[in-house]
Amino acid sequence: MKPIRFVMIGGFLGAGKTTAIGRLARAYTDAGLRVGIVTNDQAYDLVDTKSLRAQGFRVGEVPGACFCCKFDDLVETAAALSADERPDVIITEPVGSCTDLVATVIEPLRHLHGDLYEIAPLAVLLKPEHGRKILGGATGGGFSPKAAYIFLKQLEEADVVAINKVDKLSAAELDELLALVGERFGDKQVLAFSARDGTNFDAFQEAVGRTQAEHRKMMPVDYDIYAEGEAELGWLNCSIEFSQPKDDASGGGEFSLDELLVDFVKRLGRALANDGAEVAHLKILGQAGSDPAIANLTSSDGPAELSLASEIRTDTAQLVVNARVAVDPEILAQVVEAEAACLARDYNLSCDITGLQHFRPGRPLPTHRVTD
Ligand SMILES: Nc1nc2c(ncn2[C@@H]2O[C@H](COP(=O)(O)OP(=O)(O)O)[C@@H](O)[C@H]2O)c(=O)[nH]1
Ligand SMILES: [Mg+2]
Repeated sequence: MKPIRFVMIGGFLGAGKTTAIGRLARAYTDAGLRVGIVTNDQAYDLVDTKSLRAQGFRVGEVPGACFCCKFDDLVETAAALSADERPDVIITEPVGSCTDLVATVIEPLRHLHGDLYEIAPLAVLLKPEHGRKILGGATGGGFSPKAAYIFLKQLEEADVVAINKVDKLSAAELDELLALVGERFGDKQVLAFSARDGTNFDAFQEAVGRTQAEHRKMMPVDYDIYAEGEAELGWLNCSIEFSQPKDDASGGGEFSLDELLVDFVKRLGRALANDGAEVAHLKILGQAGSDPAIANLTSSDGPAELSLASEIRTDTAQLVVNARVAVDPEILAQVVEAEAACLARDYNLSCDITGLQHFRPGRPLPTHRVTD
């Protein structure tokens, strides 16, 4: 039987992996291929899974830890996607703070299940918001050197470095990034594209459409720095319901779901910036029965963006908040709770937070790790 193509799209938190995967899955589906997707996170209740399912894709989820620590779950989830209808392609999105994926996921998959899967080159999306600072060696603001270590290791193990979000880069900014990438990773295929508007997407699709060469030397990784870098990130997932106050006849009435989400993301971004906390990725999905809306913030100095509009007016909405911020998770939880309460008060709504998980990711303990 023809092997299933296994495509993994890596890159830092907020680099545009889910956006690129949605576009790639659409391109494959339009070409008549059957596609399955596997998402992954350290926590439960994932915006990415809901977002990709809302686009009509079949999505399996590996929550609770990264693929490398949950290798068997990844294999089982991929197999479950094949249970009813065998996909031609499985696209996987690893956690954006994860690295060493070649040694802990791709090579073990090739060794143990090479008869089932044909492995695509590992494409890693370069996030321009943090890439210029980290590759340029800037100090101050942004992330600590240990978190920057993870960012650079992700690029080091890539077969293809794909600079994303070119639609928002000037020609000079793109040239600067290309030069910085060329200095460090001159031996790699480098391309620049936009997962959002499709600029040069053909080149990206062509690059991940090849077959990965049998793997080369494994990349050295200092697991102490990696673990400490990951643990600097506060992780928070929760659900929030905003609704009309039960005991108050003069409730807030209908509100625009899109505006509420953007307002919430802006307020969270401002509060975290006041605490000097760098946002890696803050995403909030809102739903009022049918189509969702999603708002994002991908750096402390970036704008809040509505990546998916619902154009819905409603008097009740369910939100899922996924926040990854370089701050103590206790502070992150306090900020989310306080800003949700303020938002509810300003819109004259009540708010109810459930399923709050907040933590620092634990040390990665890969199921397998191939060495030279
Ligand atoms: N301007 C622009 N924004 C993008 C692009 N790709 C993704 N984004 C935005 O970046 C944010 C994070 O994207 P997402 O796909 O969730 O990133 P992930 O964390 O790597 O999966 C969202 O607001 C996206 O709309 C792009 O090509 N251009
Ligand atoms: Mg994602």
